Amino acid sequence: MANKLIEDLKWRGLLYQQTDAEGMEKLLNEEKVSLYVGVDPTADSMHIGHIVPLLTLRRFQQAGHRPILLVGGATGMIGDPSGRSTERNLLTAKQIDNNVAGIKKQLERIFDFSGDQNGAQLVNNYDWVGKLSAIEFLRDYGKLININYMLNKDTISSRLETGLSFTEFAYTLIQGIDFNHLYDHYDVRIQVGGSDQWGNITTGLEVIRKTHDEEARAFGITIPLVTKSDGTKFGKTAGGAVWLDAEKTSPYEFYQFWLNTADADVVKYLKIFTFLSHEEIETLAQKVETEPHLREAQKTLAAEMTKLIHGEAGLEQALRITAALFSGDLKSLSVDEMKVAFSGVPSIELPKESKNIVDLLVEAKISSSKRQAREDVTNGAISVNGEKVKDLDYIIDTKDRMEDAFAIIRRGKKKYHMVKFN
Ligand code: 383
Repeated sequence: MANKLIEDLKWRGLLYQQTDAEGMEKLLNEEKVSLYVGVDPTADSMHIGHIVPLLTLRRFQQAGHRPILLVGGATGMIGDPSGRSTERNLLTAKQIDNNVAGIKKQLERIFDFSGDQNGAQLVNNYDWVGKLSAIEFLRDYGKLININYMLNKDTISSRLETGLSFTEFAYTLIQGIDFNHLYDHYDVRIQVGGSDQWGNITTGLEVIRKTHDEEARAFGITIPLVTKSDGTKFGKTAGGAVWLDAEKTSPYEFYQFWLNTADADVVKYLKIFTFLSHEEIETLAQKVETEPHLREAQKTLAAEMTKLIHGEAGLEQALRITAALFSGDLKSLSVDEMKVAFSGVPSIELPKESKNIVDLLVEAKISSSKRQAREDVTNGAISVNGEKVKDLDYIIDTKDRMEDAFAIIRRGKKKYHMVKFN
């Protein structure tokens, strides 16, 4: 019997590697299981690179299975060498505590923790790994794994030339101990991760096999790396990573990130990231073909993702800023929204004093000369905080300084500038 969940994961392109596809499908047909994903607290927020395995776990949850979310309070102290070409710097215990708290908060927003059979559960591997003594680690677990087995892992062999400390070398075994622990204490049968986690997931299966006598009762799956059709790296913008934390990446920027998806990628992303049905996605796919200029698929993707991570209120704010920037009607925005909306535009600092509009345009390098500035003003090309200014004698002063600190000047249809006064 084919499994509906597995069919859906395949349709969405979410399955990359699997340790025993048949065995796992059989298991899922027979029972509801617990499965886990781990996130290391390397920062106080996750970024969009983290969400594909998490959303995949949610798909399992919707099918009745129980997601266990592991925050790596212990592994974060060691540093995973997977997918990295250089050794990490160690974080302090304090940094890790702070990061654990930030990540937990985000996981709590993405998952349903409510009660009954398959409510999500959060665990921190510091709770068991932190108790392990060096002697136990080496006697109870180190003996299970042959050095040759470890050296054959890509994540380790690829670092032998450039350098790999014993600390990072041993990381995979700690993650293996986790899988074994969750297998024993939480009845976890499957570990999910990105393709960079294959080596660590299989170490866990090895530990489980060696400490239990029956074979392959646990499984591992990895999810392919999300790619972009133009060959550039997914999840990066000019400003760096796309974070889930609204303080680091505003809901507006987050929305814009998804809205800017290329036609060639948008259907693939709708499948990977959203919970829209096959029919809904197919309808949008059609629209990419027949009316790409309307960008309905992109708008839907952006709305779904922003709602998922920032809630209805975050989406509303993003839409309000997007519309205000499009129409030029800035008066509909709050001062905070203005700051968010214009965080990326060219800005210049000027002393906090009253100034004639023409002089300001020249000093702030918004118009190229005094003559040009006069022309701009009389032509109606200039607006200050969304209000057109056509008077050559207009004085920019306190009334124009939002929070007594900044003003938004627009020249022409779309060229925005921020003038910061100090
Ligand atoms: C730690 C202990 C476990 C199981 C997993 C871990 C974390 C794991 C890791 N994962 C990445 C991270 O935390 O480092 N060793 O940044 C990323 N993941 C997920 C996914 C991904 C991986 O959190 O591919 C992207 O997000 O697996 O890079 O017992």
